[in-house]
Amino acid sequence: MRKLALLLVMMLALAGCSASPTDDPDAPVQTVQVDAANMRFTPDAIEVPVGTRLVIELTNTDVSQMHDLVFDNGAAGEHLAPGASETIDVGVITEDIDGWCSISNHRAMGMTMTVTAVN
Ligand SMILES: [Cu+2]
Repeated sequence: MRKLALLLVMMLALAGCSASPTDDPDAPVQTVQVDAANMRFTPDAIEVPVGTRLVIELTNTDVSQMHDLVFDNGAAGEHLAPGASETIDVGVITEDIDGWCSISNHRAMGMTMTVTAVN
């Protein structure tokens, strides 16, 4: 009985996997280096082929401002002190998503990013 339950859980997990390609560990990876400074991300627009995992290497090159980078698909980095870097796994891109700095009013001041899914 217990084995059957385990099998069921595994089948559900497999089914869930194919239903949500954003978790595909075998997807090709596109790594992009992004700078955060002066209330903007550089680059602030990234094109990613559908089905490719986007990994962002974010560096805060500002002198005194803290920044971060979050996305509307739920991916998010930590707050970065000036001079610090981090790697953000944005996941496998299947549609356009928006990113922004969530600190204070930085988003309103222009710290936004657009990820465009291209075929
Ligand atoms: Cu910021």
